[in-house]
Amino acid sequence: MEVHSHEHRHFMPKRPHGLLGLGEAKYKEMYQESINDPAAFWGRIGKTYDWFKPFDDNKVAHSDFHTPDIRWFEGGQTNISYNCLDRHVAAGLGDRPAATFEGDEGEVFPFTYSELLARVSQTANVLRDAGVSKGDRVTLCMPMIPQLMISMLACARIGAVHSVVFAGFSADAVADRIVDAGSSIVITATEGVRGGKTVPIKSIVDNAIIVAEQRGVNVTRVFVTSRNGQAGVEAREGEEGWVSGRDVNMDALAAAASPECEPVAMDAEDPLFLLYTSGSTGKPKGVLHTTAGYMVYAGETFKYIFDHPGPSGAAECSDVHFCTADVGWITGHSYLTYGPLLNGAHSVAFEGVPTYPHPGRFWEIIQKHKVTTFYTAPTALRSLMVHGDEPVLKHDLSSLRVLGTVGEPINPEAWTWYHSVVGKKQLPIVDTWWQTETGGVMITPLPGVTTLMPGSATKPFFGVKPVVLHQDGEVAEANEAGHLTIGQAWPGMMRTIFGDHERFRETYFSQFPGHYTTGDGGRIDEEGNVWIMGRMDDVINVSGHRLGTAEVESALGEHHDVVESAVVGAPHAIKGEGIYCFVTLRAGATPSDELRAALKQTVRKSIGPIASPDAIHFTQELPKTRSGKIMRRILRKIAAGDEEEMGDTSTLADSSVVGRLMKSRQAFA
Ligand code: 6R9
Repeated sequence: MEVHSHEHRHFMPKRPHGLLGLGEAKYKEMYQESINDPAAFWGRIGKTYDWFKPFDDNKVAHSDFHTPDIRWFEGGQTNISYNCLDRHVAAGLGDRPAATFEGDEGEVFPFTYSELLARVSQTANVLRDAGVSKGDRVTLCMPMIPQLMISMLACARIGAVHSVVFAGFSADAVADRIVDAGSSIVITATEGVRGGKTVPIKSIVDNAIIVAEQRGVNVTRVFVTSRNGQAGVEAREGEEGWVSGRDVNMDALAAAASPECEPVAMDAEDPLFLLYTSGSTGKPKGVLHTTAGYMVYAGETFKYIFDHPGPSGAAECSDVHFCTADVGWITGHSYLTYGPLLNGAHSVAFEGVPTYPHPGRFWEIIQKHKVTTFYTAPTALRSLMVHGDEPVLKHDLSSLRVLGTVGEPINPEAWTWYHSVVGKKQLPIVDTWWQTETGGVMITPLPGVTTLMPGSATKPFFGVKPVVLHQDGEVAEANEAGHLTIGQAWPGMMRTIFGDHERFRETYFSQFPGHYTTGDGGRIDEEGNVWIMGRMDDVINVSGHRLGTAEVESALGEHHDVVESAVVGAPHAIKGEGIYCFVTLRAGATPSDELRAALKQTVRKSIGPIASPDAIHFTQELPKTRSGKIMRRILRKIAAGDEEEMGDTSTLADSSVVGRLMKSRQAFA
């Protein structure tokens, strides 16, 4: 595979917007300023957004990685929904397309900026009339339908903090998030439809609410929308599961509400949203993002990385952005919703799955909506590659200008396929590295500017200072692998873990004082390209979704036959990493395929189908040190079938267990 660093690649997107006609020298100059004088750099950019009250020029950036205490654009008041909608309507972009939702069966639901503003305002009025106010946490558990984006923006409009929970989670997982957020308001939909299959979202939410109540958090109001307003089952009083007094029909209320709603003036550091993500230990953490810094960072990263001219050039811009992510993940927040809308761009969202009704569905959508910038995950590409080139070649992809990936490292095979078959060897691929915590993209090529290095996310975005550190805190030399950290604050970074600032400090700022620890390994080459080398902690990346191995272990432990388990990630052809579980059973329990199926079911029930184990390896012994610590490094080697480089096993209490486990290794199904 020709993916080495001597092979320089430089592709200009078709019809560049001039923004990026900047060239590498200009990028370097801007980058230097953004690092040397972040306040000047971001202060200037911040002023291109609309404010109800301008921020204080002396308080653009406050960064303290020790407390930690991070603040941006202090003194300013703004509202992100105003910047996404009203601002563009006022500038004459009201009739421009804002968002187009494509349903599972190909139904199309288009919204112009004026229409979206009216719908958001109606929904915001319904929430406000129900007593939802600034600072309240509202849980959104919905399929990929317009009302999801509308509800997020409606929350932002009235200052409520949205917490979007992926609709594929189990009732228990939804309950965890409702409880942690102390959220008494939920917005949901009757059902979701993906790949021709109906997901009973309302009933998952109903069960989640029962569990939440047992844990002391009462949900007092559930706004129920039908799947698409027009299509799907309608939310009705008297239906199974309908709780009178608690459940209300959002569609009816919104239709009757005024399409005008005054946005709340939010302080720059007022919370905007919570998004739960997995860490290496404990329950998922509520990553908190605040108003102004997130807004500016999401907006600017979108503009530069997808080569959009921004609001002032939006009227003449024919770009159509298709991000395949679900809004339940950070990518759907920043690059399906906020980033594109902040720029006056046209965002396409898709309800279904890439292989339904045929494996050319993404390409069909690109052809149908004349998509110009396409953003997806390596796992999706791998799952489509197995169907060959034909489904791609059958469609007209000539509208495409920029291709992007996110979520996990892109392997050379997938990169090459994406570049040659989808991009006809002509388009730049932006391999974007970032995290839920970072709010927006951190390391990425800029199309037309950066020389592409397949396998490398290449260069830091403006304001981002990547630093690779050795375990002892020493800065690594060029090409030396170590912990990827970020050396200074950027506007889009998370501000805390909801309700647990100490966990925030401990997780991200304690290992290397003065640095934000990403949890990823990486190296930086002589030319400053960053090469991401995967997680250094017990987080695994399954089809681009983050999972803590501890979460899966705790789910397995819920089964009465399980005494102990150890979960590791192992290479998986499509998912990137698969979930490999070593399970020790109680005396008297017998290993069987039925028990394997039951354990898988336990995990699905506890977390959701995305956490379903790929292999369950029953064993009465695990490789432990004399002090009783399970050596995960060794389990990872066993799971991968990697007998060669077992490394040092001398600290094991009994090293013969390694050979026995290797013999009984389970292959992924
Ligand atoms: C946006 C998102 C974050 C973790 C991150 C890293 C992995 C994301 C990547 C990548 C290599 C890329 N990751 N993008 N690894 N190359 N381009 O995915 O957020 O769900 O929080 O996951 O995903 O390990 O630490 P999130």
